[in-house]
Order: sequence, then C-alpha cells, then structure tokens
Amino acid sequence: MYYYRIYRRRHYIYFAAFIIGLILLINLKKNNRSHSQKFRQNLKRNPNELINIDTFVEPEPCVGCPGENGRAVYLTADESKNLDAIYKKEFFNLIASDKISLWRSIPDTRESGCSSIQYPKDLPTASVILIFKNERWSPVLRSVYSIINRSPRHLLKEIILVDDQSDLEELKKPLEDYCREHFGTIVRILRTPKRLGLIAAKNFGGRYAVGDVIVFLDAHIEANAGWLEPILARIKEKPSAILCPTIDNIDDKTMAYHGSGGSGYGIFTWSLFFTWGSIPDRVSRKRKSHLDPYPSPTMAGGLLAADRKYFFEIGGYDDDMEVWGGENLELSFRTWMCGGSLEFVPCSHVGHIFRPGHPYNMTGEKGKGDVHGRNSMRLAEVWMDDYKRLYYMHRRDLIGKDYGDVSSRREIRERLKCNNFKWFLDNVYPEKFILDENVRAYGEIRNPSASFCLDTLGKDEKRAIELGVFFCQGGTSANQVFSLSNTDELRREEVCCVGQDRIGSVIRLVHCSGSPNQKWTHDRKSGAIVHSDSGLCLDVTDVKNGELAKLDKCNSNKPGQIWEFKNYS
Ligand code: LR7
Ligand code: MN
Repeated sequence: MYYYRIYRRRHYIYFAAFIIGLILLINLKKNNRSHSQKFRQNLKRNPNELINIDTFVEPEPCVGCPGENGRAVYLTADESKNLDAIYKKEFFNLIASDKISLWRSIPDTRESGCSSIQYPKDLPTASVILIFKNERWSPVLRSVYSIINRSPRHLLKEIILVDDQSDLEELKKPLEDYCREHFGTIVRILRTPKRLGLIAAKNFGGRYAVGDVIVFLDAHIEANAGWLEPILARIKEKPSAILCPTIDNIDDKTMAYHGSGGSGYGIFTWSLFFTWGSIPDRVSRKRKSHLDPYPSPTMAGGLLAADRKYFFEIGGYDDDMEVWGGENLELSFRTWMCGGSLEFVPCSHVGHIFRPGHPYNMTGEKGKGDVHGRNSMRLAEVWMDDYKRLYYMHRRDLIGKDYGDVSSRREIRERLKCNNFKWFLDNVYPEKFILDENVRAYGEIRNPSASFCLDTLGKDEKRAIELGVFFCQGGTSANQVFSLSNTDELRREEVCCVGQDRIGSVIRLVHCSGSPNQKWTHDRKSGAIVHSDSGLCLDVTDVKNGELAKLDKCNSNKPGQIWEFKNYS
C-alpha cells in the first residue's frame, strides 16, 4: 500500500515534469522564430537577399542587375509607354524603380577617411521612422532594406513605418504581410487615425518609438554604408545635438544614385523657405577635421536624428502644422534658440529621390491650400519676434489671417528660457542679410517722373536675372524691395546688382560677392544712383513698363535718373 502510494506520487511527478518540459520546448521554439531567425530563413531562400545581420558586410553588387552600384536605369521604348502618365502621378520613374532590386548596391559616397573611423561599440540605439502618404512599393521597401542592410544590427532597435492614410492598396495588407515575413518584428507599421500630414505623422511615429535616438527619414531614400554610426556617436557625445546626414541625390528619372559632392550648409529666406548655402569661413576655421560634424543654421527637414527624450523635451513638432512645410525651420530655430545645436554629418550619407511634385494633395483644412504659408506663420509668430515683419513683407496676403492657437508653443519658449531670434541671427547666422537693418536705405526705389519702381519682374533670382522696372505697387510687391547696404551694395536678400562699364548696358542681379562692380552710391539730394566702378548712372529714360533699367552717363537734368528710396536710415 505504502509503496503503491509512492509509486502513484512518482507517477504524478513524472507527469508534471513531462508537462513542464513540453511547455519549455514549445516556448523555446517560439523564441527561435524571432526576427533574426526569420532573416536567416530569408537568406537561405534567396542568396541574393543581402541581409547579413550578424557580421554586417556590404553586400556584393549583383552582376548585370539594373541599377546596380547606383547606376542609372534606361527604359526601352516599350517599357516607357505609360511613363508620362506615371510621371504625372508619382513624380518619379516608378517603372525604373520597379526594375531595380530592392536591395541594390550603391557607391560609397563618403569622403575617404570616413570608413576607417572607429566608433565606440556601445552607442545609443536607433528607432528609424519613415512616414508615407501614397509612396510606392519599391522605393518604400528599398528604403527599409537599405536601412537594415547598412545598419549594425545591435544599434537598430526598430523601423517604424507610419502610413498617413495612404490611398494605395499595396501599402495596406500586402505591405504588412511582406514586412512580417521578411523583417519580422523589427519593422512595425503604424496607421494614423486620420490624415495627419507629414509633421504630425512624424510626432505620431516618434511617440511610439522606444530607441534611444529617433531618426526621421522620407520613405524614398537609400541609406549608404556606415550612415548610422557617426550620427549615434555624436548624439552620445552631445544629446542636445540634432543631426542631419549628408543628402545624396537619387535621380527621379533614372534612379541613379549620386554623391552630393561638397558640404552643404542650411540657410533660409525671409519668405521662410529652406535653401542651401556654403559654409562660411568662420565655421570652416573652427573645424578640427573636415570629417567632423559641423553646425548649420537650418535643415532641409526630411532626414534627421535626435535623442528621443531631448526631441520631445524641446517640444517635438508642432502638431497643429498641416501637411507639408515650415516644420524644418521651426525645429531649426527652436533647437538653436533653446540651447541645442543643429549639425551636418559629413560621414553619414543617405540618398533621397528629389521629386518635382507630390503624389498626395497639399490642401490642409486650415491653411486652405497654402499650408506652407500658415505653418510658417505659426513659426514666425512663436520664434521670430519682430523679425516676423520680414516674412510678412514677402507675404502681405497673410497679414491678419488666422494661424490657430500657438499658446502651447510659446510655453515651450518660456519653459526652456530660450534665446530670442536676434540672438539666433547674431550667433548662429551672422551672415544673414537683414533687409532693413544696418542699411542706408530700403524699400521701393521709385522714379517719380515715370512712376516706375525697380523690379525683379518676378524672375527666379537663382539665375542671373536682369533688373527691370514696373509700375510702383505701393509696397505690396516683394519684387520691388531693395536695400542699399552699409557696404554700398544695391541688393536684395541674396543677390546684388552688378553693372558694366558700358553706356546703355543692363544691370544683372547675381550672388553678392563684395566685388567692386557690385558697389553703388546714392545721392539723396540729386536722386542719382551711381555705379561706382563705371561712374555711370541708373537710368530709366525711354524705358517702358516691364522693360529693363539701363546705365547711362550721369546727367542731373535727366528725370530718368532721379530715384528715391521708400525709407532712409
Ligand atoms: O501628408 C503627408 N503625409 C506624409 O506622410 C505628406 C507627406 N508625407 C510623407 C511623404 O510620403 C514622404 O515620405 O512625408 C515625407 C516627405 O514628403 P515629400 O517627400 O513629398 O517632401 P519633400 O521631400 O518635398 O520635403 C522636404 O520638406 C518637407 C517640409 O515639410 C519635409 O521636411 C520633408 O521631410 C523634406 N524632405 C527632405 O528634406 C529630403 C531631403 C530634401 C533636400 C534637400
Ligand atoms: Mn522627399
């Protein structure tokens, strides 16, 4: 009886042990199906699938595959049959993109020296966030593959794809299935509850992220070799630095991957658009190595990394900005003014497809189509103090328009005791020309006899355009705003009037260089505007509305040579 009971008890014990063992075994199997396992399965299925998450080596280019090593793809006549229609919709060559492997090789566009830099092993981890609205399958997945292939696995916490209410079926379940199968849990797809626009969508993805660092990217990029480490190393060193990789160019027509050549410098116009400038000597001189990150006043907006906690500490993005535009300058000004820095990283390269249009509608509800205008109002009203006048000088149509509630954004400025915009101009971007400060005269330049004002005639000032005249617009046209600077330039925000030593010659507007043929004097009494180099006078005699101003021999009796500025200092 006694033995029997022990025997029975033993039986129970064996049975329990068996069950526990079984549970453990099942769990072990489950764990093995982690995403890293899935990558390996994937690798087995297709040896060309270039993921090697453990050793992380740049994959061999696929011999004979289209677009390999970042080469251009040219379509046959047959293939390009529907190209025009596709281009109208997508603004890039989707057919070429679809022909290229999702994990194609690209040239290493870093400066020599970058690849031999040793970064610390224990860097912060990154959550990479790609937002998309109607982006297409191949560029989105090529973005994802490029990130996975070219990031050390232990530093890549996750890739978060934020679908901002795309209309395309391919981005719904098919994308989910593909990502689950090929990338496992490292790629997460979030769907915004309503169309947020790219700015709030970035916030949405960022709030979900768990990595130490968040990296925002557009969903049509290719990350290049070693792109992540220099960014993370700098953030580890300085968590209040917001970093931008060097942006390479992926051609929208051929998908060719080109290095960007040279170092960029982010600046802005008073109409609050981002533009590229060149690094001032003052900045170059301070650099120890040309491979080190260097400060930039502003960023383009699409590609950036920040310490996650710091990013939200200084206010994330303005959720009330709509669809597109303005957030890049807002974040730039705010970061600098509130004690952080914005830096470009020469050793980190990411390619971006530059498209001449957008595959989504740009109409916000509040900005009524002019989303950039309204978003920029919000940024000017919060961050630019009295300098917002220069924005409204360009956008008189916006004066008095509603820009929503900015009180919570102003609170950030209070809470962080941020510097003012003048501090930003003086310390971060002292080269910026301020149209109405430290100048001899500014505003419209009027010839009373003809009621003409000097005018750019609305031409694109990025090209060397010629100075014209047009009926004075009473201060309502930014095309008629000129300054006579303290250094004798007759200029606009970026371009200066340059004259030639020839009677009857026209005046061109070119990039300001300080050279002698860009110097002018103005005698308020006589009204003459004299080109210093040639001694000739600005003349509008016999010139009709919309035509070009000329240089002529100075003659104080000629009404066509009398000019007055709207404001004198
Ligand atoms: O409503 C939208 N919701 C979105 O999720 C509209 C767009 N998006 C997505 C879109 O699918 C894309 O992935 O947002 C991303 C950016 O949109 P793009 O690629 O149409 O914009 P862009 O490249 O013309 O825009 C630049 O300026 C924008 C201003 O708001 C943003 O800052 C973009 O991120 C920015 N892109 C770059 O700076 C890339 C480098 C360009 C340079 C130089
Ligand atoms: Mn883009």
